Amino acid sequence: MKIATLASFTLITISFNTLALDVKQRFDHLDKDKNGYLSVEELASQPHLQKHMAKWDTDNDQQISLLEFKHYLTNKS
Ligand SMILES: [Ca+2]
Ligand SMILES: [Ca+2]
Repeated sequence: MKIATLASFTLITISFNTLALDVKQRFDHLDKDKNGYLSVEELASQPHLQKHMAKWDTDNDQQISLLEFKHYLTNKS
């Protein structure tokens, strides 16, 4: 029982880390000028995020940071 709990916890941790890495890779891929933010132009391949950018741009700097991108990927429905 205890081993099974530990195993599932490890599995969750691994999948969480994989997601975090995946988010960073996707973000870097979209961040063409590598300034650490996604502009409206850089979101051209992400029409859904581009359209709802105001919703995810929580600090209102007109750009999507890695954190905001992560929120988008984990909370979008
Ligand atoms: Ca950029
Ligand atoms: Ca922002």
